[in-house]
Amino acid sequence: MKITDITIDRFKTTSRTVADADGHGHPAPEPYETTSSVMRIHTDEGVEGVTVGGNAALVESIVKPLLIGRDPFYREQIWHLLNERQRLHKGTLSDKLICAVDLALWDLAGKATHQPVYKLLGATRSKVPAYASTMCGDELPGGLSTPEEYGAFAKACQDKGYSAFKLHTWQPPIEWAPDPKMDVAACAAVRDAVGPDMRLMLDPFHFYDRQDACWIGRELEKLDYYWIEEPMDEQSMSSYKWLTDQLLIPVVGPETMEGKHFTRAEWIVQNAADISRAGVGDVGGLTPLMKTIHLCESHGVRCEIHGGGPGNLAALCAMQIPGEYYERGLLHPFVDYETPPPHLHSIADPLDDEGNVTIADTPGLGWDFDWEWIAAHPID
Ligand code: XYH
Ligand code: MG
Repeated sequence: MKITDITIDRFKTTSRTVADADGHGHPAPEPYETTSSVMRIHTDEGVEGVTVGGNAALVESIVKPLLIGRDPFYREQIWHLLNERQRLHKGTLSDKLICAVDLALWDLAGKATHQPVYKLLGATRSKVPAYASTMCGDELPGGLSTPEEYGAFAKACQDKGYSAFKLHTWQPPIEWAPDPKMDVAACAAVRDAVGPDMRLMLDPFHFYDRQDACWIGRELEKLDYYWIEEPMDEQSMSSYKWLTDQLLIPVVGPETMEGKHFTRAEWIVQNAADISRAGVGDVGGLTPLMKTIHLCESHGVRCEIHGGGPGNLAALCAMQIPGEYYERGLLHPFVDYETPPPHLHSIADPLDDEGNVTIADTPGLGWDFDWEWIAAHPID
């Protein structure tokens, strides 16, 4: 089998979330028109691999010259070629683009073998406990604008079946944010609202100094929180080593640090965090995410997967010891997460009554694209 082409279909769709100046998602006043894209890797045997994402100009200039004519089952070789090509193309060949190519190749392998990807990886389970992961705090009355509103939303998520809940609290560009005391007040209100048994986590402002991060961590210990995530700039691994030494509550990271599984390896050998963290978008795809997971497993370190979607869910269903939760979100009282956008027939992570997400058993990654919608709403 040979790769014959890689195409990017850009199309109109709608979204219910809008990004603030720092890039954090918040509820849009109402669904609005936006654009998205699908990458398709074509082969001479008619099998295609597809996933969301991809930039047509970069695919034409960098990716296609590398992949056309290659066997799509040579994922490990292709991933290393892209990783090496990235060294002098950091401004264009991003980890997110490498991720899209890798996910499309895994989807193609599943379609060609008539197997879901999690079974190609070596399945360990077909459903995963999910935690409700909130959007960042806001100033929307009835949204996530007060500690009490966080508490009410946590209770609503508990009533839906979630066994765990993670707060993303208030961030700039909100003028009064960040505020450690408000972060802790929101965490206390959530604990009060859901009782002692629900697993609770905090993912606050990501640039606190050591003293603020440590104070927040110690307050979370009093509230029996399950982990604290990314409270400081992850570019300072020594700060995380210091914080991890100070706190009893597990420190989780790195989430957004560049360097793929290589960075996660350094954080583990330096004991810079108690629990590792990675998602397909952070490390350049499912191929390096599985390397990260196996690395964690060999060090007895849990690995909490960053973000949702079919690629992360496939990894969670092919890992056992280190991965505990599927991050479902980002959620908000004003956003209907359960209804798929118009370009999907169904969402990839339906929640059952016990708070688990069940993976699709269809060949490939399990994207359920509405190809008629995509064809009917093209963007040149
Ligand atoms: O909005 O800052 C944020 C969060 O960092 C979010 O983007 C990210 O998905 C996350 O941290 N998940 O845990
Ligand atoms: Mg996070």
